[in-house]
Amino acid sequence: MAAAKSVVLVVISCCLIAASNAQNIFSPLMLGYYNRPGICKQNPEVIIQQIVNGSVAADRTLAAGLLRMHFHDAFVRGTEASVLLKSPNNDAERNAIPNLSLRGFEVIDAAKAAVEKVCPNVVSCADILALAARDSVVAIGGPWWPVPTGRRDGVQSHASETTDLPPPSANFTQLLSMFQKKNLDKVDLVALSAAHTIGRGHCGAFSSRIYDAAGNNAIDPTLDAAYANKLRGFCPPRDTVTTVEMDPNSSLNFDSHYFQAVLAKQGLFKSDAALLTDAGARSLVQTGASAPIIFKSQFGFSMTKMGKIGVLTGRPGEPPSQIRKQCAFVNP
Ligand code: HEM
Ligand SMILES: *[C@@H]1O[C@H](CO)[C@@H](O)[C@H](O)[C@H]1NC(C)=O
Ligand SMILES: *[C@@H]1O[C@H](CO)[C@@H](O)[C@H](O)[C@H]1NC(C)=O
Ligand SMILES: *[C@@H]1O[C@H](CO)[C@@H](O)[C@H](O)[C@H]1NC(C)=O
Ligand SMILES: CC(=O)N[C@H]1CO[C@H](CO)[C@@H](O)[C@@H]1O
Repeated sequence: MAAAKSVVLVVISCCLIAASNAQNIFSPLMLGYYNRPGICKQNPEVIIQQIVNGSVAADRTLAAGLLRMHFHDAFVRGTEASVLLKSPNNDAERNAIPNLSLRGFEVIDAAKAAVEKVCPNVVSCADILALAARDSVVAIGGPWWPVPTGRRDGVQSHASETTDLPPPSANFTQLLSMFQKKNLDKVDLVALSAAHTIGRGHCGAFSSRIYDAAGNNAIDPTLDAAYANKLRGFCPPRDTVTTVEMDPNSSLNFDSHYFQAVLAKQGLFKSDAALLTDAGARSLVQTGASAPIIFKSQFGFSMTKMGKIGVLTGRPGEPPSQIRKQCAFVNP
C-alpha cells in the first residue's frame, strides 16, 4: 500500500514538474517575457536599454555595429547569438571574412554583465542582441519596433556557415533568394537594405566598382561617375583599412537618404545598386525615398520579422540551447 502510494506521488510530482517545465519549454516568443512576475526583480529590458543608451551616447557609430551584428546573427543559424561565440580554434562565425569589422561586442558583454547581477542565468544573449539592436537605432533617432523575447542561446558557431550572408557583390536574384531562404520577402529585402542609411563600409567591399576587377580602371556603369571619382579619392587601389560612409553625410542618422542615394546611383555596394534592377524593388525604393514614415514603419516590421528567424525556445526537436552565462562562450 505504502509502495503504491509513493508510486502515485512520484507519478503526480513527475507530471507536475513536466507541466511546469512545459510552460517554459513550449513558450513561444512574447513581448515582455522577462517582465512577468517572479522572473527577474527588475525589468532586464530597462537595464539593457540603459547600457545601450550610454554606449551609443559615448560612440554614436556603435548603433550601426549593433544593428549589423543582429542581422549577421539572424542569417546564420538563426537569432541565437552564435555570432557572439568565440572559438579556441578561431573558426567561429566572428572569425569569418564577412565578420570583418563587426562591432559592439563589448556593449553586449556589458549588458549581459549588468543583467546577470540582477537575475543570473535568466536573460539570453540572443535576446540581449535583438533588444540592443533596436535600442541603439532608437537611441540615434530611428524607428522603434517590438522585440518579443524568450529566445535561448545556441551552442554552436561555424565560420563556414557565414555563406548564408549575402556578399556586397550579390545581384538581385541572389539577394532575393538568400532572403527568401530566411522567410523574408522582397519588401523585407528593400526595407532592411536601408539599414545602410547608417554606418560605414571598407573600400574592399566596393573597390571592384571603382577600379574594375579586371584592372581596366573602369567605373561600374551602375555607379554615378562623379561619385565613383570621389570614392577613388578615399580609396586607393587595394586599400584594406579605409572605410567610407555608406550614406554620404548622414551615416550617423537613421533617415531615408539611403533610398535617395540608391536612386542617384550612389548606393555604395553592387547589392545596393541591385535594388534598381528589379521593377518591384525599384518602385519600393521610390516609395521609401518619398515616404520616410512608411519606410520607417516597414523597417520596424521587417526587423521584428528578421528577429524571429530560427529562434530557439527549447522546444522538443529544436537544436540544443541554453541561457549562456557569458555571451562569448557556451556554458561549461
Ligand atoms: C542585403 C544584403 C546586404 C549586404 C550585401 C550587406 C553588406 C554589407 C557590407 C559589405 C558592409 C560593410 C562592412 C565593412 O566593410 O566593414 C555592410 C555594413 C553594414 N550593414 Fe549590411 N548588408 C546587407 C544587409 C544588411 C541588413 C539586412 C542590415 C541590418 C538590418 C545591415 C546592416 C548594416 C550596417 C548597419 C552596416 C554598417 C556597420 C558599421 O558601420 O559598423 N546590412 N553591409
Ligand atoms: C534610452 O534612450 C531613449 C531614446 O532617447 C529613451 O526614450 C529611453 O527612455 C532611454 N532609456 C533609458 C533606460 O534610459
Ligand atoms: C546573378 O548572379 C548569379 C551568380 O553569379 C548568376 O548565375 C545570375 O545569372 C545573375 N543574375 C542576373 C540577373 O544577373
Ligand atoms: C557631403 O558634404 C560635403 C562637404 O560638405 C559636400 O561637398 C558633399 O557634396 C556632400 N555630399 C552629399 C552626398 O551630400
Ligand atoms: C572581429 C573579428 O573576430 N575579426 C576576425 C574576422 O575574421 C578574420 C579572418 O577571416 C580574422 O582575422 C579577424 O580577426
